[in-house]
Amino acid sequence: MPTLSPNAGELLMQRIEQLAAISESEHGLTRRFATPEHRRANDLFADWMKQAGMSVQEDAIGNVTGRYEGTTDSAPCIMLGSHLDTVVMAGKYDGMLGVLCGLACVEHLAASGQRLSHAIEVIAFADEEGVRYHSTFLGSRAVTGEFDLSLLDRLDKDGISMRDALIAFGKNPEEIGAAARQPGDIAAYLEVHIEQGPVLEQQGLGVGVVTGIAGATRMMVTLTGEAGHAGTVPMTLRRDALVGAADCIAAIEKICTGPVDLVGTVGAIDAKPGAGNVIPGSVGFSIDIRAAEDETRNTAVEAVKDHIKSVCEKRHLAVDIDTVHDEPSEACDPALIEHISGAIASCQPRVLTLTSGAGHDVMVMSHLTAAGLIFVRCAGGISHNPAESITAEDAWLGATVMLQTVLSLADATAH
Ligand code: HGY
Ligand code: MN
Ligand code: MN
Repeated sequence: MPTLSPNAGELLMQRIEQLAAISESEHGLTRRFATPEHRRANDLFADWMKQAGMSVQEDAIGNVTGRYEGTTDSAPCIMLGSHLDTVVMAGKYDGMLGVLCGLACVEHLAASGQRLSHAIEVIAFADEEGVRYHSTFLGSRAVTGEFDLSLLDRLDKDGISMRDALIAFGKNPEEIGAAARQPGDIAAYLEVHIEQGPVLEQQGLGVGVVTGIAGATRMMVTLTGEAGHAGTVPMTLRRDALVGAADCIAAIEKICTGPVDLVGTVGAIDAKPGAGNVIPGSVGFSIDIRAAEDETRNTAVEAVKDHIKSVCEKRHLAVDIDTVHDEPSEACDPALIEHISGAIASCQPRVLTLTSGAGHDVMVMSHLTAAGLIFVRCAGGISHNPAESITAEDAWLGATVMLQTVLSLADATAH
């Protein structure tokens, strides 16, 4: 089976460094949706795609897509991709590895003058992490026609609405609906992503094939008590929102520790007014609960909500729980798993199947077409952390497995 040229891994790593240098912060990598840094990253990636001989367009949510034509106009395309937005203080490979693997596959085809019956599209989704507006998969939901237009009114931490952010990004939010693709447009969606876990490394393998992705529920909780003087209000008369939140957070850990595959995280908290000599009058905090089985996750979500309400009753706090994301677990396409497994078998001694605790655009794209996910080993399984790292060899391996999967898929579904 054909492989990428030996230097393709190094080139991919150099490009990762160039993309990772585009950050909102001098301290580490942060690149949120519809920011000037997102604009620079999109434009750089668009340039690379144009140099590879692709036609490039950007839709109204800020996804940038390149297209490498096939020989049969009527054939649906094979779409490769991942995301260009990041979390705060991110690693360099989450998202970027996937878009660059897609580009590397097209560059290989272009360099060898190969045209498949299917066009190949490479998409860099605008927002997978959901950091700026607490709603993930904005880019892929626009492609599948599932974008919730009410999100345009959502405000970021600086009070900027998503609508205004998109207009400043050079977009017309009213055209988001036009980004939706029809079911027949795309034969399959394929993504390469770092595993963000330790299994491949423990097994001594560079790549694996994902069979399913855990569902996730994300909530934003606000507890409201009464601000007061830290020196004069007796402990028994306080309505301290931060102590209430602490009680809830400890319980979230307890509820989510035990059942297999269940995890619960409070990643962000904001106590107001935030002065050391003032009893916190209100606290906002995030909750992220995931499990491979939807029933496990939903049971934990209800137990957490019940506990929060009981804490608030006991402490005379008002409570608002806003569910900002609720995505069921998703199985990857069985036929694509076969194609990916065949590609992996030609590159490494063993094919390992894994499930993903992290969410991916594959979950949303599977609503529109067959979707598959190739995992690449990352050191220590570390991710969402500047220490995230992979080797050029494994980057090469991931992109080569993607290429071979594309070729085997194109063969199997040639028009
Ligand atoms: O949070 C996640 O699962 C992914 O990194 N968006
Ligand atoms: Mn990711
Ligand atoms: Mn991520």
